[in-house]
Amino acid sequence: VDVNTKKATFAMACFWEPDAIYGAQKGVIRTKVGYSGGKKENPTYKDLGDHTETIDIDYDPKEVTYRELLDVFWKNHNPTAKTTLQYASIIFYHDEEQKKLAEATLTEEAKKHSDPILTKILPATTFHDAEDYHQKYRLQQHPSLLKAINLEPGPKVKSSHLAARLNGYVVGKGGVAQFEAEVKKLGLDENTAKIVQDLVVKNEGRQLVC
Ligand code: MHO
Repeated sequence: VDVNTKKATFAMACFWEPDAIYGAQKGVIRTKVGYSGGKKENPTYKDLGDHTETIDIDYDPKEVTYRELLDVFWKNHNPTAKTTLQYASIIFYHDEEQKKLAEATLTEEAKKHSDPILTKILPATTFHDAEDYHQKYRLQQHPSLLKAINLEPGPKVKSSHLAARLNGYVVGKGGVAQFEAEVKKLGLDENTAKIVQDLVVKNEGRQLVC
């Protein structure tokens, strides 16, 4: 998918579920999960130091606005929950416009909660890619599907648009109507399309806890 993308970067607890949620979001081109916000060099899942589990999104600003991506952020985690730094709620902004929108939506969100919002709004810093087995984690639970789209588990999973979309659809994100509208564009063969469609139908509306 060859379009001019912009970046959005969010931390909203365990990164597997947001990877799926954003992957199936309108206008999202690529996603990857990793560690950000801290100073530790070469963080790993077992030893992430002062970093937080973070999702990095490439989106097409003609198809989805940053504001819409922020709505998804607020709707899909509890920003008042006290967590360890690993699962903290953070909006990493890439420019002043993103910063302003983040602040404005935080103010709106605060009205919906009696507890204080703990979300931090920080400038995006180095994003350290997580290990390959964390990328498109939901999709990787379906090795035959990865094979059917000619993707081996490994670094390519990170940059694949198709993998980002399917990682959402296999757990029902995006929903049946959107999948049916998009399936031709995804270029799946008939058999694979049917397998994914059945998963969307089965899982639509389901919320997974990591
Ligand atoms: N309970 C999950 C959390 C994973 S999330 C990527 C696990 O450790 O298996 O932190």
